[in-house]
Amino acid sequence: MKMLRNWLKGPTAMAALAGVVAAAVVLAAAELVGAFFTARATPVLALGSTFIDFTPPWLKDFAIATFGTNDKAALFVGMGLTIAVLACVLGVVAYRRWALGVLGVLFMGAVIVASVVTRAGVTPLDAIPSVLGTLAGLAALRFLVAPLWTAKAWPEAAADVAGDTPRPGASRRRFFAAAGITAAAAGIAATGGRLLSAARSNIAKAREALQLPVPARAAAAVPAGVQSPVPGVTPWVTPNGEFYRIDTALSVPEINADEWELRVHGLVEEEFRLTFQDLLDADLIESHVTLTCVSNPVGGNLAGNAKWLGLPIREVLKRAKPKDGADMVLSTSIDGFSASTPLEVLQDDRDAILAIGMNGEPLPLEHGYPVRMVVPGLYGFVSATKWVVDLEVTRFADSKAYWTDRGWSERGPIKTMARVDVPKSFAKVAAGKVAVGGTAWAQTRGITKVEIQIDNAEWVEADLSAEASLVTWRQWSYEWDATPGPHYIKVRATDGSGEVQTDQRADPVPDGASGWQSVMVTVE
Ligand SMILES: Nc1nc2c(c(=O)[nH]1)N[C@H]1C(S)=C(S)[C@@H](COP(=O)(O)O)O[C@H]1N2
Ligand SMILES: [Mo]
Repeated sequence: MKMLRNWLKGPTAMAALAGVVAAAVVLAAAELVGAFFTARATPVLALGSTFIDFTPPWLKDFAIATFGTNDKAALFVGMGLTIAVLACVLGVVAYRRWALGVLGVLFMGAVIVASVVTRAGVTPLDAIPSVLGTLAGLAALRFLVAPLWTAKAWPEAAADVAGDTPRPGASRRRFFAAAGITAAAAGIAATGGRLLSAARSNIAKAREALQLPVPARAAAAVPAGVQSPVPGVTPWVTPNGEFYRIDTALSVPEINADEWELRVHGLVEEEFRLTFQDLLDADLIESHVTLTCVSNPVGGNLAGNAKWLGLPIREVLKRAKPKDGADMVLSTSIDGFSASTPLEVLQDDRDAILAIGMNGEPLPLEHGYPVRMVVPGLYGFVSATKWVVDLEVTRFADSKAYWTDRGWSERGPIKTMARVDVPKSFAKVAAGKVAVGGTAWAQTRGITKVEIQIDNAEWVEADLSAEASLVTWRQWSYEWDATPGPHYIKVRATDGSGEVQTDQRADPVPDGASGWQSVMVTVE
């Protein structure tokens, strides 16, 4: 205990702290300078994105299952801790052997630069913030560590050992003052960088000013009664602000719609580029489609239903004229994500679109502004490319998409799934009539039946809400006569092909979770 206390008062602990402060200076200085460069090129975002790209499927799966749409916050916390530990070590090394410390810092700087310049859509010039940040961090480290070398005596430690009265630690106080000032400067630089880059970005304003065109084909009227009568069931149309968000983008790509272009190329007779104005001028269609994430666990909420406005991709393909042998379209986003979508799915009558509107508004920035893909019936990871800038007509045999390279399937039709929204798992309810409700989906096949099983009783049919289309989810409700005690409510759906949802449990990897949801409730 005493030894630990002495160590904490000694120069080694201070050198470790100096390392952490210097690391903060690296990141903060780069953030400030980075306001004038591509946002994705700041060390924090580039390191985080690189980490995501190297995330093995089980870890991605774990992160989404554990943190859901907070997975990015969790990543930043983990990254912060890792950097802090490395910085402690480097601080101590620099104190013991300065030259070795310098080498270590330069090595870390090189790692940061490598992670920055390998991001998609980033130029070598975007390394400048990281280089300057590393140099600033090195200067801060020198500034904090050098006085530790000369303050050899460290009276407190010596005094404790000798059993003397400790003398005031003048050098310690001086160190903490210097470290505090440096850390505060880093905080100001980081905040300033943030504010500056927000001020320099006017994408959000341009989005707000954008007037969406009137669709050539309006969305089919939504029949009355699509909403389950049970209070608390998810809204049939998911408001944009509540729509789940899943992507690998740590900073939302900022694309100027006036500069946006979609390159259409590959195994086609005609290669061309589409501008945003081309989309505005085209015959757009609007329709409700339920998107679902392959990472959605049984009973999970990584699904949302919106009214999308966009250009049918089959029109784009008609103009491009795919060559014989092509069977896939690889869509790529500005930040390097890609999805492999079967060519025929984009050509059939399911209305896969290049979407520019979501629930009557331009796409929100985090949902792909200015243009994303929406493909009914396929999980998002193989179809719903946001910030899309490139369509390559190719073959499954020739190209691999982002997640396919990371252990996920190359194709991803959505599995039939029913979900209980009310009552919640582990809810306590009063005996008597209990309203049970939820939603179910089997995009492109539709839902024809939802059944409920209480404990081990017979399966009974729930009441289906109105069906809007085969590509949207369908809600249901059931009135349960609940008796006191613990009970399990199970749910399963039957889709339009007559197939009953399988009870075979499967993890999300590689092509989507399956199994029946079972909700435990206590009736009092
Ligand atoms: N550019 C880009 N597009 C992307 C992704 C991504 O990581 N990057 N993720 C996909 C996945 S896995 C899903 S489930 C959907 C989610 O779309 P949403 O965030 O609008 O709900 O976007 C898809 N499009
Ligand atoms: Mo997803």
